[in-house]
Amino acid sequence: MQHTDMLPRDSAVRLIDQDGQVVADEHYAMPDAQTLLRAYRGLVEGRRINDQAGALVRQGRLAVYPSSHGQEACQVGAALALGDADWLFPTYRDSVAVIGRGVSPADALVLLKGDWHSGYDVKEHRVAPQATPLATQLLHAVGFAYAAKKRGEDTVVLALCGDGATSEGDFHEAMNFAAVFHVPVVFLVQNNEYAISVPLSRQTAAPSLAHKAIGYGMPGQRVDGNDVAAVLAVLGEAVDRARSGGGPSLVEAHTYRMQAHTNADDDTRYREREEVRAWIERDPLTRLRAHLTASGVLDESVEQEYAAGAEDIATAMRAALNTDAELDPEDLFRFVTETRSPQREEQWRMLRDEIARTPAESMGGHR
Ligand SMILES: Cc1ncc(C[n+]2csc(CCOP(=O)(O)OP(=O)(O)O)c2C)c(N)n1
Ligand SMILES: [Mg+2]
Repeated sequence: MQHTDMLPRDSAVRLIDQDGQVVADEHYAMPDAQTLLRAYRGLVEGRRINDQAGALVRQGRLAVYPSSHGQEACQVGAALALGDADWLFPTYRDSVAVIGRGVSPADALVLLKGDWHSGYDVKEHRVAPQATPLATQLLHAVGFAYAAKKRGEDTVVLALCGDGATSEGDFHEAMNFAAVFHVPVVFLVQNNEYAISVPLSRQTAAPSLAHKAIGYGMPGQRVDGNDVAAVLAVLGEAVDRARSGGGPSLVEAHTYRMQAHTNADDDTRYREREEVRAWIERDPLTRLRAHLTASGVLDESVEQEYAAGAEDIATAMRAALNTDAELDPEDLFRFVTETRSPQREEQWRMLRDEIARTPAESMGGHR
């Protein structure tokens, strides 16, 4: 590959504009109508999942929820860009992408409820646990993809991270290793303009995050992260490249976190409401709805069917999370390590004694 081909475009790739109009592109093709409809359904369900999870936090049923409200085009694009045998390495904000890969919402949210380490079977769904320490999953993803390559498998790995995570040393190490060893991995950076309160301008002086790719020797591309058609086209090309032995790519999707970082954050302290309102105008859902309605693919009955499906998911989430888990405090000692030091055994005995001394009614039904 010519080194100039590694540089991203001057502006983000876009196939559908904010009014739903098609933007002609000489390189990236518009996904077919069926794919766009599937993506639209994913956006409708993703929005409902985000907002239901937010409500469950307010009801005390989830400990915390980092919402991807506004970033659903990236979430759905990531889930749909992969083949069945491929792997996704997500972050805490990527619950909708995890669910898009087939994990049930109830299982995906167990971690954020605080019940258990990861509520889904990573091998069954080929989705790594959602990582909270920034950028650590990128190294796991690269190592995993390197192993797949060594075994002669044609697995592609899609690794997600945020704009802030690109400042971590792990990001650099993952990018460098992936490029040097020509690993079948695609990095998708969701640039939502903030790392909690820190804006992108404090994160990098590069022309864009996608420009970092050439420094490692891999192609970079920037895409409008609120245009699911463009996200699918750009990720699709990068996935194909990885699968056919062309090595890694870096995709920067420019989007926006429309809500606070999590329920524990107050975003009015660091950004103007005017800025948030401007991004609400660029909602990924309304854009695709306008496009599909104008092209006659989406009508009222399909719209109602998708809304009803999303409502069923929300109902199932409420049912699952409104049920109290039966937890045994001793599981901490049973499952965290296979063997235990004498000190750990002593701590376990202390816990057991404490439980024995605690009146049954204050154990919340766990004894
Ligand atoms: C190694 C590490 N340092 C700091 C944190 C605390 N932290 C959690 S989220 C976050 C901001 C990350 O921003 P970004 O990568 O842009 O992702 P976003 O939350 O915007 O999706 C920080 C600093 C962490 N989780 N891990
Ligand atoms: Mg961010």
